[in-house]
Amino acid sequence: MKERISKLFQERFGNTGSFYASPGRINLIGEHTDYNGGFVFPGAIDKCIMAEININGTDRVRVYSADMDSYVEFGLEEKDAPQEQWARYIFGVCREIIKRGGVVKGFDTVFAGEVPLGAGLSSSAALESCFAFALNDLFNENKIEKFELALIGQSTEHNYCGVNCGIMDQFASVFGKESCLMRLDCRSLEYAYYPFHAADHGYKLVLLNSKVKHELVDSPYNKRRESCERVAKQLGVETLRDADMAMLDAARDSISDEDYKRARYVIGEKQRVLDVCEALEKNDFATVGERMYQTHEGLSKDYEVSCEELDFLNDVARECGVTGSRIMGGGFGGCTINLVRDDKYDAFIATAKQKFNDKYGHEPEVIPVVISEGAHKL
Ligand code: GAF
Repeated sequence: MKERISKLFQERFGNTGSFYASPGRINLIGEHTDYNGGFVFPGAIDKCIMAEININGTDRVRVYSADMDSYVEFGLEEKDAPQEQWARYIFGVCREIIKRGGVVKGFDTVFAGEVPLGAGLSSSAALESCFAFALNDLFNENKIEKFELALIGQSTEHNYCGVNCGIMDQFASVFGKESCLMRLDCRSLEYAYYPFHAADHGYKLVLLNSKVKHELVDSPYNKRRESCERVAKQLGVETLRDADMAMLDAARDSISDEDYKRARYVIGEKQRVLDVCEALEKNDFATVGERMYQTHEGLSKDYEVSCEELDFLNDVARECGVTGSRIMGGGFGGCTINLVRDDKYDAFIATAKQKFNDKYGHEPEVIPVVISEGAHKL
């Protein structure tokens, strides 16, 4: 990827720049909990967005997306927002840095990525984090704190891309560490690294991409968040982090059936993350897997962010004796994440491919998980 970007950069701009990369993420458990002040448990993966960037001495940003074969130029004032959705991620990052008193001036860039788009692996957070990290290095002497870089990416989603996301994806992309998952408390923003050595205990993590494109922009994602906020307000708490089932049930009559189900899922998921962290400390993978299946059930039936193809993959995982399986990320398509014992792995992959192909006319994409480092300069 680096060579391809380098060649394109040289051809288009006639010089060279510095290279930066930031990864996509997986999330073992803790879905739709981030914007509810709960816990998440993600890790960065070995698939990145990479950019070559050179300061150009003007007040214009000139961007070429190698994957989309698309070129866009924009200025750095609010009125200069580009129309192209992909370019708005970069524009948003520039604006959010400037709004916080940071410096961004004109630059040339070519970028490309290996994070599959719409697969629930946070390609957009990888793009935001790549540029937030790079512009901090190029224009701000790395004075912007790492957490602020993640918040810059999140604000970009809110203010320029129409997704009221939580902080998990940008946090994972910026803070990722090789072979470590990270437990983040999204209320206090305290986090801890958890070395994740499933392989030493005979397990693999693998993603199966249904290739149903998940799209969070203009999606029911924001509606899920609104439901949660409505219930929190009705219960008189700041976020659902501060609610429990007894409180929810006591207020049952004043909450719509739909909102009740959404909140029930979130309250259950809060505890499941803690259970998984505790289980991992004891290398109790059976409990980890059980909680993953419960999360899938909740995301499918109560939170209603699954789809037929992902439920099908989850059923196949159960049939094949996979330890844990669930839809991962925002939902509405994308991948399942599967915790599989080594001795079941080959049969599971072969069966999932065969059965999915028979039913949907194409195989799911198999993506082995490698937990890797976060945003960095090459
Ligand atoms: C998406 C969002 F961007 C995250 O903030 C998070 O809410 C996730 O969906 C669901 O856990 O990836």
